[in-house]
Amino acid sequence: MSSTSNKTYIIRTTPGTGYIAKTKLPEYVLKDYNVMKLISKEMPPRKATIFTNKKTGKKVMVPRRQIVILMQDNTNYKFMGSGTPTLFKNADPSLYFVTEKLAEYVTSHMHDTLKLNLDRSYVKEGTVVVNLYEDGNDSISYHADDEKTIDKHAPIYTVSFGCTRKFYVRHNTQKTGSRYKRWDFLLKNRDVIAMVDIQTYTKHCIPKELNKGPRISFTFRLSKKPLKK
Ligand SMILES: O=C(O)CCC(=O)C(=O)O
Repeated sequence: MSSTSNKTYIIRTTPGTGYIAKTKLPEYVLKDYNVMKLISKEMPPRKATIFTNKKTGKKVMVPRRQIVILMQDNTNYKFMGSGTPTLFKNADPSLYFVTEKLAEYVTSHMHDTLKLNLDRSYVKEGTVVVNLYEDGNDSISYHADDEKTIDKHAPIYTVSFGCTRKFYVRHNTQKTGSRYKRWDFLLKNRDVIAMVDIQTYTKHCIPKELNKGPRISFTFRLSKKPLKK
């Protein structure tokens, strides 16, 4: 799989309704901005994001820095019921500006290339999770993006900046031998992936790795609303 062209590749997950597609964010998008530097400065400290583990009741600090950006005025939004810091649309730091530019790109390019029959509402309606992995010790464990507030059949787009990291997608039930079927990807600087309609039967993660520098990802989620007919 080439990582330098802007061609969009589709990797089907079988059997199932969905697929994963990959492309590259062209240089002209945010060309005058050092996204890593700009965003790192504005990310909240990791101690700002603490979850309560549902099974044990223990408080856990997430192994990365994280913020949720609301692209709409929806003050009721709850990200996984947690205390993740949230940035509202009316805030105006670089973080919001960069997110809006990326949202415009994924909305127009990916929707068109993948021929997704979606309302073009990412910029106005979507929710974006920004993760900063400071080094290879930072990670995100297997999960599906299936919060109640997002449309489970709509695509989830991720744009990556910085250090290359592994990205695993694992089937929830199908096995090869004794292991769940898994698709392995490398997410490089400016890679854009779309996970289309796979959240109901897969989970994904960014595993810990040795000797890695910082990486930032923007994950775009479409709020629950009907797809365009
Ligand atoms: O950093 C990534 O590429 C994945 C992020 C992710 O899975 C999430 O925010 O739910």
